[in-house]
Amino acid sequence: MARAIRPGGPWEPNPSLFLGYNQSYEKSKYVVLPVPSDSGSTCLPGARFGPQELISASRFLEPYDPELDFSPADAGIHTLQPLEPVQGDPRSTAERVGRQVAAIYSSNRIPVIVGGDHSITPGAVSALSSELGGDLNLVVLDAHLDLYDEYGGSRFSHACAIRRAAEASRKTVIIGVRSAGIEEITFLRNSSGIQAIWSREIRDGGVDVISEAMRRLPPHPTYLSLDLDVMDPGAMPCVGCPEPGGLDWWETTGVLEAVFRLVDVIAFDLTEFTPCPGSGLSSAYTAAKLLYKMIALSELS
Ligand SMILES: [Mn+2]
Repeated sequence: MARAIRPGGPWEPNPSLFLGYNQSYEKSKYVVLPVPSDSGSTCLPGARFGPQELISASRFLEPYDPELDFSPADAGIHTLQPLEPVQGDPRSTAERVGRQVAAIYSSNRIPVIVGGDHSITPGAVSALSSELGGDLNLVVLDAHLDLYDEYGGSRFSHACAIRRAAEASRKTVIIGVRSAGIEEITFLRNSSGIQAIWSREIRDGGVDVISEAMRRLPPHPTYLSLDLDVMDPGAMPCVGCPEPGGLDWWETTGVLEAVFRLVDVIAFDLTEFTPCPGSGLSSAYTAAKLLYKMIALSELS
């Protein structure tokens, strides 16, 4: 692997490392785990190419965040080799993700998982929940509920991701929803542990709606999962299942700011980035910048 040093040294960005360079695992607080898997996707496939494109685009990011006036990279970010998915078997892939995430967490570092479709999330949530004796909350940003018990003949489809993940969490809040099946709504109405906050509520009530929900959560550590389709297709067209009526950049980062400020996020993921032709660098760069913003907000909290 080519040596890449930044800042203060020769700048030879490596497109397979977040920000183009690696800090040592020992000195890093954040560990990026790329998971190039889309065996659980149902609309447009291709999320397997997401991590590579996002990470490659991240080498163009400025390490300094002018909004927050610090360089989050100073906390140390280490990028692992991509996890090898079990092709056609999202359940086994998720379990593989879970083992790696538990190992990163056990070494007192913050796992940052880059998908891949959303079916990788339950593996991470259930592994961390086991580490914590079940005391884990789950906060999700997603256009969809992903609460199907079974979808397309599989219980491990990305449309079932939060149904499975919520089985391993104490409380679950799903933020930015604007598409749901009647079966999912029925399940949601009968679940005391799961709350949905609709995209329309954020449009009308602003970030206060999120702050209120975060304050009501029991004081357990939280896993944060971001499905990139929570953003409006105008701001982020390259996702597997685009859905109109989503959040713009400022709403998305505003929601994330409230979440990181009010709950203790111990691990997070960004899923469903699905590179699409014609978007040039803009979608990959936006996805990379959003992930870096999550690291920044985590570092500030
Ligand atoms: Mn979704």
